[in-house]
Amino acid sequence: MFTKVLIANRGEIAVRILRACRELGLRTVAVYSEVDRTALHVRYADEAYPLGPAPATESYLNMEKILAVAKKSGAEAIHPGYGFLAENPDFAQACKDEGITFIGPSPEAIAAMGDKMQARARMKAAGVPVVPGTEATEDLSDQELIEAAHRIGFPVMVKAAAGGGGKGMRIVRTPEEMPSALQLARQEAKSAFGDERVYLEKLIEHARHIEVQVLADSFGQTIHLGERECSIQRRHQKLIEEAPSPFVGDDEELRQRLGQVAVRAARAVDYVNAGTVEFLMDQDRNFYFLEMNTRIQVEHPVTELVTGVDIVKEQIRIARGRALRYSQQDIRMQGWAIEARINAEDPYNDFMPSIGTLLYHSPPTGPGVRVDTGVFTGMEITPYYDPLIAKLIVWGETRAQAILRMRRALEEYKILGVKTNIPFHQRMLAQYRFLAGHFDTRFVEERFSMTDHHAGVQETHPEIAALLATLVAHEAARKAAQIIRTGNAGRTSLWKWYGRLRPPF
Ligand code: MV4
Repeated sequence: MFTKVLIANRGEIAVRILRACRELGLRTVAVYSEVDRTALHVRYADEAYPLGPAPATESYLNMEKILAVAKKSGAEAIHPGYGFLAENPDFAQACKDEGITFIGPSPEAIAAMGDKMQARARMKAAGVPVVPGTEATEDLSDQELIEAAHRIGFPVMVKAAAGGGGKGMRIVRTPEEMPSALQLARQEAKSAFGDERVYLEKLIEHARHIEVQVLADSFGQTIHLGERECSIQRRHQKLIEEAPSPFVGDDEELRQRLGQVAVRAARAVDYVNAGTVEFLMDQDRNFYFLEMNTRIQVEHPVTELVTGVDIVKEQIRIARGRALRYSQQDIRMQGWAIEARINAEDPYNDFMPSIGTLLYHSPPTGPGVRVDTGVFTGMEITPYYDPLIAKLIVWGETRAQAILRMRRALEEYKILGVKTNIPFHQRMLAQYRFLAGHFDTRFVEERFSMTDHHAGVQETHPEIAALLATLVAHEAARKAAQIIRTGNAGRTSLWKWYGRLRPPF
């Protein structure tokens, strides 16, 4: 059994994993690229080793360098976090070959879920509902795909077998568009993944993205920790996540069905460790398997806050060969959690990345507030990695309470030096559609704007918000009315704020 863990990642998730290791009494090894020499994850670890230049291919994506550090430092296990090598079956296999424990699922499970055509076939065979579409696992000719499209019925979606997260995806509404759509999708898939296989699914319109957290130990016990709502996203980047889903609401029967299907999906590939099963849910609450993420996810904290389960600690315990400490009956969702991803990007300028020195970083604290971050005042925000500065996660007894708390926390949050998407979150938390839980995956792109007040985009109108929130959340009218009271929200300019600071800050 291992006692020393290498964290093959950076930023907030590296810090999160380090904290779990510390609580479990494990020794830790950090790795870092040249621009991360002074990063928080380097400071928090017992030991830290350089990997090389900033580009990920020369640092956090370089398997040989990371395995060499593991050997040199005596780390017997590697936690990959998310992104980078987390869902690379070759890396999981390489760890195994070197006698190092990969804190995650088997290379076979990663590979099975990574190939979306294979995943669909395995899910269907296991009785997991999949979106109607092509069934083959081998390459289909354009002619076969065109015939299949007619059988499925337009509109259809062309998806890359090696895809996921929206890459190489195309909507096709008429038969005439098929040949060019297939060609473009294949080209995109080939250059992005080196695999030009594509498949078809019927297009599910006005879908919501709902995912289920699962945990499985190596003794065959698999449980779920309920669902997360992830429909508030832009260009396949999630911006706000919550648990539970307002669309599932108090439909316990639907929640249990989602959970049971997710467990079935995990069992179908002999899944061990933490994973997430993604579903599309249509307007009639039919749900379909979309893909399985075989890693810890960015949004795992919302599930932690409503279930009380430390998912990262469970991952490590499972990898150490321990049995799950919970059975399904032990898991209850209590209250409501919301996460806002705080990114270094300019919401007023098409969410352009914003780089530079973080002159001041003062995150909110207080009751029900959790901030997972890897940054600090004085740190440089570089263009080399993702723009995530921090995850602001709040818990409340009800959705309304969680929203009010999030608004309070966003007001408290002071960041100087780089632009952030905090104004986006403040605006979203004042939209009556968001308050009412009436949104799908197209909401940000089609019905939300940082500038105009065009059709469908409205700041909270007190009576409408109160009415909708009351109807939808079945809250008392008093609580619903509370939610729209804005007070002095975000009115203090950052310039004024900056002027009040005294050096040294
Ligand atoms: C879909 C879909 C509608 N119908 N498949 C986007 C990312 C990839 N994981 C799958 N995606 C979608 N697949 C069918 N048959 C709509 C999406 C989709 C989406 C899914 C989840 C979260 C956000 C999304 C935004 C746009 C489209």
